[in-house]
Amino acid sequence: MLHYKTIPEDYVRRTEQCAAAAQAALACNRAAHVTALRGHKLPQLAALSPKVRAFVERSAALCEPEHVHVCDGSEAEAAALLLLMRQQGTVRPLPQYDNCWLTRTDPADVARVESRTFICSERERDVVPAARAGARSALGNYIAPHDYDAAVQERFPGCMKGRTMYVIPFSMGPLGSPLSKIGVEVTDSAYVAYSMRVMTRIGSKVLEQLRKDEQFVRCLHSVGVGGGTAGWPCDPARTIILHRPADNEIVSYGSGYGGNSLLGKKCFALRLGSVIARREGWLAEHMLIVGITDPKGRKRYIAAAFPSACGKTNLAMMTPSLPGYKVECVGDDIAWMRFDDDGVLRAINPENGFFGVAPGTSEATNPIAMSTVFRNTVFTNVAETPEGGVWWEGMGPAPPALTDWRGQAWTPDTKTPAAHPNSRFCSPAEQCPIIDAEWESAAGVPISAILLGGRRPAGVPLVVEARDWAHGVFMGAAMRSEATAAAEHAGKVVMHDPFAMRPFFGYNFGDYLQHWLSLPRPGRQMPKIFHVNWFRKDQQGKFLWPGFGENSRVLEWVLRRCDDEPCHVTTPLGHVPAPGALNTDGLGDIDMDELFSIPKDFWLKETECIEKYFTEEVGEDMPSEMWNQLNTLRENIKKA
Ligand code: GTP
Ligand code: SPV
Ligand code: MN
Repeated sequence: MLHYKTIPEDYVRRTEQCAAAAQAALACNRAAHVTALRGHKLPQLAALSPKVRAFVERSAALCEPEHVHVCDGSEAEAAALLLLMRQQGTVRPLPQYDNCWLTRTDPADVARVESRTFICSERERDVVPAARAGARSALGNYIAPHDYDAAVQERFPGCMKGRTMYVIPFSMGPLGSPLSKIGVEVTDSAYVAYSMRVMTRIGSKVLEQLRKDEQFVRCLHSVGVGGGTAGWPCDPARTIILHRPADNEIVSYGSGYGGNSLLGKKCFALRLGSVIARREGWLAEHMLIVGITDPKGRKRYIAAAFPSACGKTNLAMMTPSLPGYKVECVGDDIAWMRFDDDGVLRAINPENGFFGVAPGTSEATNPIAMSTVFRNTVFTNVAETPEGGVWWEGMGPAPPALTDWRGQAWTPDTKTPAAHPNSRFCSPAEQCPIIDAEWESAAGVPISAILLGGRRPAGVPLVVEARDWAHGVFMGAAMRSEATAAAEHAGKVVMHDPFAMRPFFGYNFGDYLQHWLSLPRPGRQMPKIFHVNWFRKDQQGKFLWPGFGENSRVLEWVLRRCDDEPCHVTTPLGHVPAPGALNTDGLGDIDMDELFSIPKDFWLKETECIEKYFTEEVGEDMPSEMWNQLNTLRENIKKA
């Protein structure tokens, strides 16, 4: 297995060469790029287009960094950032692999912080549905403009003293695609600068594009002052993540972790993205995109929305167990989708890398991820082996001795996990062995079906097809899932998570549903919508369905339904596979009756729960069509 591989012989030589190159690059960057802002302006700043330069200078005046470094995206720059991070104690090399690095964060900065994430607008109702006006909402944390300004003023003045401010011009989506958008992030974190180069397309090419078209999203980030460790400064007590869609602005303070600090991802591509998408008539969604070729050689693409840590990366990289099927990956987290002139829904992955959940990833569950992540990867909060490799729960047998994610000695008898449950790998998408040939297509790939799903231990069948588009939108609105470690939630409580977007809506959820409902038009080919649940459990708490590669069996049925094959029966919830239509050959003992059962009491309670949620969280902003759908569901269940 990979993590027990011996250390490559030439590793030491290569690290030495690399360190020498980095040292040279760093020295040259100090002279050329790393500019004392006070004093005369050096070429890199002068080369910025006027609006970018104004943003950089305003940010520098506020944060008072010692240096400003405009990222050019070069290899030398990457080497310099790594060297700097080694010196600062932010990363350690993992000699067992090729150009892989380990970061241990402050234990108080390990996931997205939903309670400190806000959307600002003049009108609260732009952000929060009617029912929650003036109160705390589970569907949109509102902040008023004066509170937003105060929050910035309380945190940012002078926060980068003695630090370098990195300026990261980045493109979400292939540079130059009509579906792509540009941002500029300024940050005082070398870890963020390095990670952004993996997760987005950064550098001089983007600056060039900005000279042609000055539209960009302004992203201001600081890890903050006053807390954390030497290698991982942060300010957990004062962390805040702010969005002002009207001004195309994101401001984040206090956290260096994932979605809190890599501002192209959830902040831009989803929260601001959803606002822009609605305005321009498209969709910005928390969805993977995957291509599936059937044994006849026909290829279709599907998109799927599952909440954080509920299986998107795994489905996006699936190794199908069904013979003759091939799966190829376009994206594992975010989809930007738009109907083209022929009425086909086309999707791009705006990202350039994977920021994937490590625990549970193994040769058995996700061999494709295993062959993606052991090169050019930054691992965060996984455990380290004595040989300079990594380990996490679910990877395979635990080695006898490890250093855990906190940096402490760990043995299989230790009661706490070796890797943090939200530990992650950050790897370039292009090195995924099944990356789709069209993954950087400017036009996007055509979407035939949309899957929705979550972790539902009880009551929810393996797969259900929506009767039509509006029913599918209702399925999305009614989605619930067990909480995971991707944010600060404690325990495994089943939470509402409509469209897997609850933490990521940039505007009023009622308006979001209305936007989805408004999409069907004459001439448009609407994808079929399905709800899936890989996570149903039996009385003993064991998963009823093997999941992972076996999910290809469900995809096969989905594609047959996309061809309008009559391989379904209708239930109160929607269409499910007709008896025998789901291929279970060779699966052994699977309790199909239990997997597809629709317990009446459970579903009556579920409808009550949905009604309460719609009433208390959305109220009069709920489109009437959603109430009709809920009534239909209730009637169907009562009749059953
Ligand atoms: P984010 O990056 O947080 O958005 O997560 P994600 O939706 O990409 O989730 P991911 O694919 O990383 O899966 C999260 C966890 O769920 C991992 O521990 C997986 O091993 C596990 N998982 C994924 N697919 C399945 C499945 O089909 N069955 C079971 N039982 N577990 C799964
Ligand atoms: C998620 O939480 O859905 C993630 C990880 O994909 S993060 O980038 O931290 O948002
Ligand atoms: Mn995600």
